Amino acid sequence: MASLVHRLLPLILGLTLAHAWSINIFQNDHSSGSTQADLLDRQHKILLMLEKIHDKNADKQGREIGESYVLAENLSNYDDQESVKELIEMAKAGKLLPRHHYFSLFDPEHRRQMILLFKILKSAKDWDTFYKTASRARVKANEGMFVYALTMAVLTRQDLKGIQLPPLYEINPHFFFPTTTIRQAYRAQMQQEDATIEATFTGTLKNLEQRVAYFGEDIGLNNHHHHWHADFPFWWRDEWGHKDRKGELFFYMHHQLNARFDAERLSNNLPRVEAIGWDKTIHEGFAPHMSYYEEGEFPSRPDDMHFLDLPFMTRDQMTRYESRIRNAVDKLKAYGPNGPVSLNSSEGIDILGNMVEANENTPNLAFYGSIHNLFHVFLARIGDPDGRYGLPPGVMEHFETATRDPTFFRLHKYLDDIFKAYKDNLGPYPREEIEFPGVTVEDVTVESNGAANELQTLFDYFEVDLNNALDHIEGKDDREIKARVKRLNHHTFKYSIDVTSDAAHTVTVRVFLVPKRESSGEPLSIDEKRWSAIELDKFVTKVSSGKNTIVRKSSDSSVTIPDPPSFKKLLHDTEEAINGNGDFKIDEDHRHCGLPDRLLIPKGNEHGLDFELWVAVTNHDQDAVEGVDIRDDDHGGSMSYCGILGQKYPDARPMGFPFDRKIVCEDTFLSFSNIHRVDVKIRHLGELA
Ligand SMILES: [Cu+2]
Repeated sequence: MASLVHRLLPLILGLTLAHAWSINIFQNDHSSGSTQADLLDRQHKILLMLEKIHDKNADKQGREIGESYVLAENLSNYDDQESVKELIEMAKAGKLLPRHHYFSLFDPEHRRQMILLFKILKSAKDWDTFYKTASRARVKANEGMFVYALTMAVLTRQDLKGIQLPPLYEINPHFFFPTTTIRQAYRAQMQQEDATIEATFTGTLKNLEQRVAYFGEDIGLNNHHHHWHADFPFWWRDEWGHKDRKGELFFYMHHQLNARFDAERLSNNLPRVEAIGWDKTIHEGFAPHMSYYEEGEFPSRPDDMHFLDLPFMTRDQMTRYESRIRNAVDKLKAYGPNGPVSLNSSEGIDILGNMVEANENTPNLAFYGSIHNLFHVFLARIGDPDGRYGLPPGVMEHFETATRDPTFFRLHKYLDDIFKAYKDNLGPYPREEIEFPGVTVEDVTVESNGAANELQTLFDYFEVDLNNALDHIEGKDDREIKARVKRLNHHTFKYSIDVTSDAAHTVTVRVFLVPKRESSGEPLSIDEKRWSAIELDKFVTKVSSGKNTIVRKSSDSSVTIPDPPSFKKLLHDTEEAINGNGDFKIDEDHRHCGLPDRLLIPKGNEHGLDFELWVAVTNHDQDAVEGVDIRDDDHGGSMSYCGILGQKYPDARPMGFPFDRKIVCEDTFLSFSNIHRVDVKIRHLGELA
């Protein structure tokens, strides 16, 4: 009942938070009904544009189009002619970011230019115009800006739905591999030798944080973080299609990343991450050992630094923003430009997420600032805040490099504490929101590699092609030059969930992995446990009256995506398909966003680290979202962190339900028949050579 009041409160108060914008981000495009052959051709051309981005376009056709195409002569082929004219003027005035300079989404001028390019690519009236425009940008635009704007266009144009982007670690290896690896790759190329280079994690064992570098520096994790922010960009405006529950997803995806990181720390006898603060010393230094293509090394940060004012933002102002946000959390009410905005509603967490990030949907940018985005910049520029040494920004200024720095998780712990305070302020769920009368979870077992209630992890090795980092040498062939990286992985596992029901129901099954103890061995309270819960899966299924056994594989998790195919394989499969061979197809549900399947569970330890598996089964009648067709749980599979592109988020419950609200007593909570807990261990098997 109470939550019904929450939902109705905005209406009762005469406020409406409903937006007039369509949620269809694919709107306003002119080409639809593309054939598979059209799509394969587009896939092929886009891949060719993304090869060796620092070098000139090796694809002769694309390069010639790019060199000869004149935007000014084709104005009528764009919906947004004003943006085209503006770009032409900027190019004439020599104001565009030059090629080879770093591109930062957090730099307002870089971002403004990128949005202009994106709007032009998005508003090209047909594929032909799009291709010519992109080819032109490939020749003229800054390559970082080009890749980002092209990515955004691929993710939001109707006529490119389903086109796969290769993993960013093979488009721009400089942002994923240490300088030493890139240098060795260059040497191999100069000597015209094939090479497989062992890429190690940066740093030494003297630094305790090094124990978890395999997680923060994981190429798939960084690729995921990049793609999440590409699906939910902070600069995105509702006029291009409203992104449903974007602020709440901002909270939840980062909250889950923190829970995952803390579980890795626990697996390595490290305490949980401590929140960063304006007045706290940043004890952890960080040396990225990576280089930009042109500007040299990413700057390092020594131990025990303090925050310094930036020319455009002071620490004092940031603390004022923070205290205003905390005030809104305490009062469950924010100040919008036209009066109060209630946070005491089911949309409250979404509004708070928008405010904290801040994205374009924030209720009041002037009053609440943009603490997340600016915090990234404060950390990225800490060694040269006013730019007197001309240093490029640190890893914190790029989504695809940020998780390498341990302060990424400290920053997100700080933000998470604000979200937790808000959720705690809402109080516990009323009984009727949690219970599912007539449905009982009798037992849960999990099986991995023949072991019962034991999950098993290992490190495996993976090869990444480095050729796109290397400029082409005229008259010479590219060699096979690869990096070999160590990655966390696990044996797939399978849940069997025994459920009895007094009637046939469609149900949502929610599965969480919860640590039992601190790294010190101290048992966790239910409050600490629920905030440490890692969502492993959430899926919809049917139960019939009587006994049921629900079986589900870990690889089907709605949190994760499988390894993306390599750039070379994608190109090869596309070319084969164009020639009528192989079974590669453009799948319009393809998703780039999602935690890598390999990282679903933490490493554990060789003795078997204790965790609990919690399963909650809820009534899908209460979870279903009008207008969302779950279609056999597909949509590329990674709905939990990433939603469904162009549709509403497919679960009506708050993200993290039922662990997102206070639990007064663990035993009472477990007495709900639809909730069940079992003990599991995670055993680490070491390296798979
Ligand atoms: Cu992020």
